[in-house]
Amino acid sequence: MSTHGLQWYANCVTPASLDVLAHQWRADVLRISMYVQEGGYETDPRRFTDLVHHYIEQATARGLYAIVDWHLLDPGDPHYNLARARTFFAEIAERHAAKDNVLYEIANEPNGVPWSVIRDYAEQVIPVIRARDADAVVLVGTPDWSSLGASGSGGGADVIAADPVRAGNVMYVFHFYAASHGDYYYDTLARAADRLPLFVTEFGTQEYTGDGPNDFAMAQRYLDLLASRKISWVNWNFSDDFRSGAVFTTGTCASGDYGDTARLKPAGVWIRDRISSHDDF
Ligand code: IDC
Repeated sequence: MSTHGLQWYANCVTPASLDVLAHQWRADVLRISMYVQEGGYETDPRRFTDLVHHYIEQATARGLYAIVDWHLLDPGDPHYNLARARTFFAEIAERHAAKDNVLYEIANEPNGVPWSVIRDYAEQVIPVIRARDADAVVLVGTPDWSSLGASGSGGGADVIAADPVRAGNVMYVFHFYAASHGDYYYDTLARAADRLPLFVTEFGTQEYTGDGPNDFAMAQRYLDLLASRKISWVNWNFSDDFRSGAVFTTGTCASGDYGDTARLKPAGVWIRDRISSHDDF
């Protein structure tokens, strides 16, 4: 599961909620979604960096992978936050280099820029990580809100495959929202899976707003495709935000009743079921 933005919903990511996630839901990955703007990292780098350190330790203590998500959205050009990203990832990689469960997601959803600009950014951030953590997986966002170009014209898998990030242990990111992103996105993903190492670090069963009706049938088609291609996925989001994509109903985090399944929204029931029934590797 992915957290919601830590600036808003850190109260939903507690020792108690993580126990439920790891032991009752049997999740194996926590995406730590740290927004850069919208009241996030840029407002208090020290506080947000410390929060991420804390959540990496909390995930690690429960046997979870930790994806450190540099959650940029607007501005969509990752260079806007390049200096901040280098500072942040240097400290994160330095502290957690010895762990083997930490993945670095260096740009959530780049937008408004072509692939060449994202690739250039990646090649400036990855050396900062590699200097400290030689082999951890780095996840690179793709054009048009990590849609592999499907939401625009920034270039898809063909463009990326022809001009890949010049670094090892890199995977490319795809995001989808099942009620908005139908066959065209599905086919984009299916074709890209033949050419690139992919990781779905965010998906929702509802619309791209993270709200609105769920399309569980389409979401299941996606998960079946991902399973058949051995592509990992993370769901948005582990909070009690009012929108339909938050797994908990409003007030759950204040109550602390994370283990009460009556507190789950439909999307929460559905995703908990998918996570807890997965095969152990
Ligand atoms: C949404 C949140 C919402 C917030 C908004 C603005 O659900 O509360 O106001 O971001 O930041 C994404 C983004 C993710 C979005 C999510 C749902 O990575 O930040 O969260 N989404 O809209 N990409 C596609 C959908």
